[in-house]
Amino acid sequence: MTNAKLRTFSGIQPTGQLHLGNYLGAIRNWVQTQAKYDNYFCVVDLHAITAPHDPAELRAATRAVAALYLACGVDLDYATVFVQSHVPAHSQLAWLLMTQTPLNWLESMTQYKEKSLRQGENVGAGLLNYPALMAADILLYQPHGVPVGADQKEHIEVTRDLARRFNDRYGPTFRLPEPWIQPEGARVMSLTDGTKKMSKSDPSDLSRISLLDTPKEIEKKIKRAKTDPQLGLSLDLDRPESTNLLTIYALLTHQEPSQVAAEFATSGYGPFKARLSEAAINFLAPMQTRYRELTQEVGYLETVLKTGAERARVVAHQTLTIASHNLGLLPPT
Ligand code: AQP
Repeated sequence: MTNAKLRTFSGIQPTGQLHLGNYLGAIRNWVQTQAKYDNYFCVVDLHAITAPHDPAELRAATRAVAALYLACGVDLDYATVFVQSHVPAHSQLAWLLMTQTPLNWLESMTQYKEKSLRQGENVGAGLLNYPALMAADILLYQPHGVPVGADQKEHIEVTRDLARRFNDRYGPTFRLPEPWIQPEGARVMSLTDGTKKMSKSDPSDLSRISLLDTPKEIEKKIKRAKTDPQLGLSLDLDRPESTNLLTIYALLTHQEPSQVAAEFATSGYGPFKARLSEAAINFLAPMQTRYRELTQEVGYLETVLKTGAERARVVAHQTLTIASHNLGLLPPT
């Protein structure tokens, strides 16, 4: 370790436009605590190619996700921002870990089961092996914590299991990281179905508010958001849409969900949705302005990502060297 701060690692796939779930479940938490930690934030493009994709769109999305990290407030004084494929140690350690991973661990992962169903026949081996690559991403940086949304808990658990198994067999190699999941915003739900998480890959664009949506798009999506027939909103397990919309409003306006629930306890969905649209538009506007500014500055993002990859490579290489040695691979001369 080069300094006394605890270390964090996290990443997001460039599989589409980032949405409020990605922001509230992950990036917001990175930004809130970044000054306390030595942070590594990665755009995980090697994960994005485990699903059918368009190469040009992937390149554009990779740049957009990196730019959004910065626009959302990730500060380069505290964080190393880089693209996963620019640090070859990710693929290299993934192979080493794959050789140590029982097949049934991979087959039982919820994400594999759900996404392989969606992909139908000819599911790629990359989708199955995704957890070994994700474990490599994390373990390379020897982080203490991995700030993520609730859906990633299972992946962090497998990462810990793999690290423990490797350490037991080959000697101390990896730190076992903790999932850092903030209860608020950990699972933002779809606007069209309050029982499903908001997701980049949901075929319906109406299901999510993307961070770069225009005010008109935000208004339209919130107007069309699913509701229930009851008058007045409440936080209630039996009312997933009401709970989700109230929680989003509370997080965007920096209030307690219970306070917001009390305010709208007798309100109809119409007036509430108007307030939610206004809150979302106002919340996203400064971030969208920063995004436009920094993507218009020629060469800025390239420099950030080049510097980030250089720094990440140094740390990643150290861990890869130890893991290779402990496994018995002959070092290059
Ligand atoms: N709905 C959500 N609520 C809270 N947090 C969420 N995250 C994702 N969706 C929500 C968190 O965002 C980070 C990045 O996720 P990812 O893109 O790597 O993969 P994902 O979790 O599978 O996100 P998506 O949007 O659903 O992507 P696709 O559709 O491509 O699979 C993670 O910290 C995640 O917890």
